[in-house]
This record gives sequence, structure tokens and C-alpha cells, in this order.
Amino acid sequence: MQNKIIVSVLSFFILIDAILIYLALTISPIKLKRNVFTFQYGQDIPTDVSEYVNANHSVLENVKLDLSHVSKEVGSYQASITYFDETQYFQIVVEDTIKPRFQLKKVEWHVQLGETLYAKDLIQNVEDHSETKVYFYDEKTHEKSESKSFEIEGTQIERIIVEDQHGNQSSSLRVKIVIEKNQVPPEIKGVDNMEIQVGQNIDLKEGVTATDDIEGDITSRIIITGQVDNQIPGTYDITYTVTDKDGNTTKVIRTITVIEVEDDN
Ligand SMILES: [Ca+2]
Ligand SMILES: [Ca+2]
Repeated sequence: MQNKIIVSVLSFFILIDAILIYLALTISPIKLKRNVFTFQYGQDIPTDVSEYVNANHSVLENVKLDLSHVSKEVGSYQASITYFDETQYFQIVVEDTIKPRFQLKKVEWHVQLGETLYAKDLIQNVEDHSETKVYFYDEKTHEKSESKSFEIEGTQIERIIVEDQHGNQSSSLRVKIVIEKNQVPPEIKGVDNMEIQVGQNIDLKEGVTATDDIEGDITSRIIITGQVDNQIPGTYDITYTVTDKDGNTTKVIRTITVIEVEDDN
């Protein structure tokens, strides 16, 4: 008697389960795996319906996946699956949570006093799917700057970070910057030796330029010493001197020869 009751109760539950399974299958043979699917920016968004839906193979063949509103850009998009006249909607989220990775070209840089460095020039091999920017980074103030000028002689440690367009920051890498006083003198051009005729005027500044590797055009700081007497034939030495801010001087001597022209008549 007792066994019969147990069998009856068990049978009852098995029957209920069977009915529930039957209902579940007949109500909808397709079932979304999740309501929200999240992908990393740069990752391919699957176009295979089986990535999104649990259903048997024959059902899957008739499920249409609509990703027409889905973009590869970061954001949240609606997508849907349709099985005959039944449509189910779900979300596709594209996010970028991956920090950029990069390497330094070298860990020690020598710059000249007053020189400006761009952080992007110090690095190589940036790995990230989105666009990135490179900064000098101050760990205390969290300040970022794309470039930096070095105004004090000596050695300093800087940190470089790379940030992607979605705000993910790489870990910072240290670089040693050695700031050295500039020892490259300016260059003077246009001071070739010349011949002029008696009475011919000469502008000693004409065509003469001075350029410094750090300061650029410093022509206005050229000092000219010496004179040409264009009435008296002879050779005249003219000295051009220019000095950069670091005290490097360039001196060029140019010879101007005043010649008497023979009168053919
Ligand atoms: Ca990223
Ligand atoms: Ca210089």
C-alpha cells in the first residue's frame, strides 16, 4: 500500500515535469542564452546565431539574427532573433576596458638644455584597438602633458603613460632624462670670399644668416667686425661672430678683395 502511494506521488511529479518540459518546448523552441552580450572593442561581433540562441540544430537553421543596428564602436545596441513570427530582442554592448600596452624606445634619453621632448617620440609598439595618446605623467598630481621642456641641467626621472580614447590608462614606464648644456655652436652661412670693383658698394649683411640647433634663426645676433674701403684696392678681412645662449661661439673670417678694373679704352 505504502509503495503504491510512493509510486503514485513520483509518477505525479514526473508527469508534471514532463508537462512543463513539453510546454516550455512548445511555447518557444528558441531561448536566448542571455539578454545582454558584451564584447570588447576591436573584437569581432559573432554573426553566427548559435552564439546567441539555445535551440536544436533544425530550429537554429530557421532563426534569423538581426544585427543591423549594432556598431563596432563602443556603445549599447539592440539586436534581435526571429523564429517564424516570434521575435526576441537582446542587447549587444561593446566596451573598451583593456588598457593599452607599450614599450619604450630606450630608457635613457639625452636632451639639451631647453629642448622639448614629445612623449610619443619616446615609445614604440603600442598595443590597443582604439586610438591612443602618449603623455608625460606626474604620479603625484596626476597631471598629463604631451610634451615637456627641460630647463634644468642634470638628470631627472619621468613617467610615460599611454591612454586610449575610452580613458583606459596603461601602467606607467620610467624614463631617465639627462639634460645637458648645449655644446653645438651656431652655423653661419653666406660668408663666401668676394671680389668687388673699386667704387662698388657691398652690404656685408646681405645673404648672411646664422642658425642655432636649439634657438633657430639668430641672424640678428651676428656681430660684424672689420671694414672694406672700396676706394682702395686690396684685401680686407671681415669677421662674423655669433654666440648661442649656452655660450657656444662661431667665428668666420671672410676676405673681400677690392680690385681695380683696367680701363680698356
Ligand atoms: Ca583599449
Ligand atoms: Ca647651440
